[in-house]
Amino acid sequence: MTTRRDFLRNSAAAALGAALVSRAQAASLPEAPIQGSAATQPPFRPTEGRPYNPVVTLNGWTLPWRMKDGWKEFHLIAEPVVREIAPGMKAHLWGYNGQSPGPTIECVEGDKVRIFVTNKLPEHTTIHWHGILLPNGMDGVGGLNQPQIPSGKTYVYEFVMKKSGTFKYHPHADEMVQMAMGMMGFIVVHPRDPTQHGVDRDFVFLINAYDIDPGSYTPRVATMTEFNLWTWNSRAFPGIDPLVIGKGDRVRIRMGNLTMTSHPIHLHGYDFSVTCTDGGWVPPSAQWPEVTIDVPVGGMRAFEFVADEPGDWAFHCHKSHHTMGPMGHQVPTMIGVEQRGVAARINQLIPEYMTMGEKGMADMGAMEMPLPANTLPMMTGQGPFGPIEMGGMFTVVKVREGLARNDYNDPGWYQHPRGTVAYEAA
Ligand SMILES: [Cu+2]
Repeated sequence: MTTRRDFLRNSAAAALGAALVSRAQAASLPEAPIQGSAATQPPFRPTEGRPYNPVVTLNGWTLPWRMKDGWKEFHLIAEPVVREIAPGMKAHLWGYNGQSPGPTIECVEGDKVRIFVTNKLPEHTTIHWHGILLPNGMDGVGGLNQPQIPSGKTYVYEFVMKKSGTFKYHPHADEMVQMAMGMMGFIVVHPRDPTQHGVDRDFVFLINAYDIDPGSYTPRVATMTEFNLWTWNSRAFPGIDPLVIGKGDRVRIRMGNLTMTSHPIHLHGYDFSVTCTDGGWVPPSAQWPEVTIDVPVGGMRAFEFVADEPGDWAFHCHKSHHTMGPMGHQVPTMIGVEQRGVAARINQLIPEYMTMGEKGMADMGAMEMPLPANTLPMMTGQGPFGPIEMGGMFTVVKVREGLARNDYNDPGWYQHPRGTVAYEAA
C-alpha cells in the first residue's frame, strides 16, 4: 500500500531524478538544433569545454550544446521524422531533432551533462542512457526509475560522465514500438586526455532494421524476425556514405546494434583489433585480431586498424540477406529450370513478362525492374566495373593517398595501378 509518506518520498525522488522542467528552467531551455539532411556531416569541433577529437557519424551528425554554469546542456526533441533510407525511398519514422537515428551526443570524461528531452510524439516516452554509469533515477526506465514523459512535456536528465567510451541512447517506454520506429542515438564520451586512445579518423554508426512493405512508408512495429530493410544509421546501400580515410591513418569504427539479431560485420583488405565495447576499453593484452566481428543484440563493438593499403574496400554485414534490399526475397529458386517455352507462352498474354533466375539471380542486379513506388530493389549500386549487386548493410571504405586531415568528401572510385586488377586468362 502506498502511504502518504511513501508518496511524498517518491515524489521527492522523482524531483531529484529525471524531473519535470519547472517554469523557470523552461524559460531557459537550450536551443534544439534540427537536422534536415541525411548526409554525413563534418566532425563537430568543440569551441568550449574540454578539448577532444570528434567522431564522424555515418549519415548523421553531432548535437551542439551550450555550457551553463559548468554544465554541458543538450536538448533532444523526440518527434516524428521523415528519413530518406536511400534515394527512391523515404520512411516515416520517429527520431530526434529531425532525423533517425538522433544526433550523436559527444562529451568528455568528467563532464557534468544536463540533457533536456522534449516529447513531441503522440505518446509518452523516456530515454535510457545505455551503458552509462549513473544514479538510478537517471536511468530512464519508464515506471521503474521515473514517470513517463507525457506528450508535450520536457524532462531533464543530469549526470556526470564517469568514464570514457561508446554508448547509446534509446527509449525505455513502449520500447518495441519506439525502437521499431527508429528512436535511438549514439553517445561518445572522449577520454579526459585527448591523446589517450587517439586515432586520426573515428567513425560511428548504429545497426538498425525496419519492416516496411514496398510502396508504404511506416514500419510494421510488431515484426520480430522478418525485417526487410537492413540499415546502418537508418540508411541502406547505395544510400550509405563511404568511409573516407587517408593512407596511413589510424582508424576506429564504432558500431552499436539495436536490432533483434546479431550482425557479423566484415571489413575487406585489413585485419583489425577490437578495442572497445559498451562495457569499456579492451586492454591491449586482451585484444585479438579479426576480419569479422559479430556485434551482439544490444551491444557495441569498436575496432581499430592502420589504413596502409589504398583502395575501395567492401565493408558489410556477412549475413547475406542483410546486404539485400527489400524486393525479391520471396522469389522461388529457378536455377536449372528451362523457362524459355514458358516465357513464350506467357508473353502471348503479358507482353512485358520476363523470366529470371535460370542461371542464378545476378541478372537482377543489372536489370531495371519496375518497382512499386517508395521501395528499393533487391540488389543495386553501380561500381566502376558494373553492378555491385548489393543492398542493405553494405558500403565502401575508401583509402586514398594524400587526403587532407579533415577531408571526408567522396574521392570517387579507386584508380588501380596498372597490372593490379584480376584479368582474363589469355
Ligand atoms: Cu546483419
